Amino acid sequence: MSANPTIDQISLKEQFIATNSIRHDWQLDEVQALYKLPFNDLLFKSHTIHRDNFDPNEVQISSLLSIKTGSCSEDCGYCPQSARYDADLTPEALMPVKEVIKSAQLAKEQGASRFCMGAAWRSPKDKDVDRVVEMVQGVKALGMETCVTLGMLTDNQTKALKDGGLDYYNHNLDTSEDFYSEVITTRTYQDRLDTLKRVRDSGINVCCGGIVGMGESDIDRANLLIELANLPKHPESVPVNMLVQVEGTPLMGTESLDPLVFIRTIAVARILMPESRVRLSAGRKEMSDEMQALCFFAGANSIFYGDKLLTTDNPMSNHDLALFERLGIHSGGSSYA
Ligand code: SAM
Ligand code: DTB
Ligand code: SF4
Repeated sequence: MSANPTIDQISLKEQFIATNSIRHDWQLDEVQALYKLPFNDLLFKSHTIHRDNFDPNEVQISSLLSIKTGSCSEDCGYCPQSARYDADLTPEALMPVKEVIKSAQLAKEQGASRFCMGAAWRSPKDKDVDRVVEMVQGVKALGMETCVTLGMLTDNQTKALKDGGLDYYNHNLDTSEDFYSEVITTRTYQDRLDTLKRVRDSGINVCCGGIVGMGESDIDRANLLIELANLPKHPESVPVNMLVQVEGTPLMGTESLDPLVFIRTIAVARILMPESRVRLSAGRKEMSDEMQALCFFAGANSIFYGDKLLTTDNPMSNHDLALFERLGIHSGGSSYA
């Protein structure tokens, strides 16, 4: 074989460099064309962009804690924490600050660089936000990055979180605008966009992604990624969740998504948002090690680490550490690009 690149290889490389730019004007036909590329071409493209922007062998790890569990007034069809469904779950009030900090300390000792605190609220009360600010300050004092997800926020609450030193706010669009009302009826897509704008304008980093495997179409998946990429600024962190099917929730029994389509979704997210951390999020427990390895190749470079997500199981920490070892992956890179 000749050592010189062929014309085809040169034009492919040029094409990749040309697409490695930050854009906010993605169109459906372009994104559908990416999804439909031969798998190897898509992964080569996304991995090339990944390598241009990140250390390809480095994955950032965050740990999650549910600081207020269940009894939520919303009707999100995937969620075991909604009060409307009959999932096997014990509701718990907002945790004491000290307990949260103890849990963050443990996550730090196990190697997490960011601690994400989730609450099952439609929107918090101001006094709840005051307590969460104390949690943020305590976790930051341990030298960890902080992320919270509390539902919809007012301007004052957003400001209080920013002033309290919060690093990231997680608020997912979850799916396309068209499919949204099939899954959630108690709030609108615009409600989500409004909170995201407040968070962005306040200077807090944005963590925003979605869930696939909820019975949405190829177009819905493409439109979700377009919504995220066409925001005025790309979210610094983009969680891609595979639906965790929980007994008692309306989405239990949904036909599972082809794992290769999930990997394609990671690859397209990487191409559309070259500098964002793409997080391989919920659903890893149901994924093989080989599937996760392909997700890391396709451009995922962040995970939730620890034996539990919010209420459902995550792979055991020692399994993840062994997988990292087998793949030559190291953890780190806590900050955005
Ligand atoms: N209540 C707040 C909200 O909805 O924004 C914060 C907590 S909520 C549990 C955080 C995110 O978890 C949701 O936006 C959704 O994307 C994800 N999630 C919840 N249940 C899930 C499931 N069964 N499978 C995958 N992701 C899920
Ligand atoms: C995100 O996108 N996924 C995480 C985090 N952000 C808060 C939550 C996943 C929850 C999975 C279901 C559960 O454990 O309750
Ligand atoms: Fe409530 Fe959030 Fe679950 Fe929806 S996803 S039911 S808002 S906790």
